[in-house]
Amino acid sequence: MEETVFKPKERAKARAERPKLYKVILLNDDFTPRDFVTAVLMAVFRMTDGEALAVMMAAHRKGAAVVAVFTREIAETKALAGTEMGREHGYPLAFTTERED
Ligand code: TYC
Repeated sequence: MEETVFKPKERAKARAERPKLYKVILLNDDFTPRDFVTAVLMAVFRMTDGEALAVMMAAHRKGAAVVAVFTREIAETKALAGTEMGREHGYPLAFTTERED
């Protein structure tokens, strides 16, 4: 009887690569109201009001703050969603993404 023999791939990877991670960064500006920034953080990043307030105030004081870390597509989608929420209301609110080292 025929027997099927499964050979291992010659250059099988030892293990799955871990995906590269990207920070979403909130940038301060002089125009977007604090309450609006906090509301966007809660809506887009599912933060509590306390978490959102802390990140908003960190950006306000230091110029920028890391919001969270995601895989690339999620980071870019959320950064765009937050930036667009600001623009829809006439605010210059901006999120950027940056590769984690
Ligand atoms: N600096 C803004 C103000 O005083 C509030 C603000 C905080 C805007 C954080 C953007 O990322 C930001 N109204």
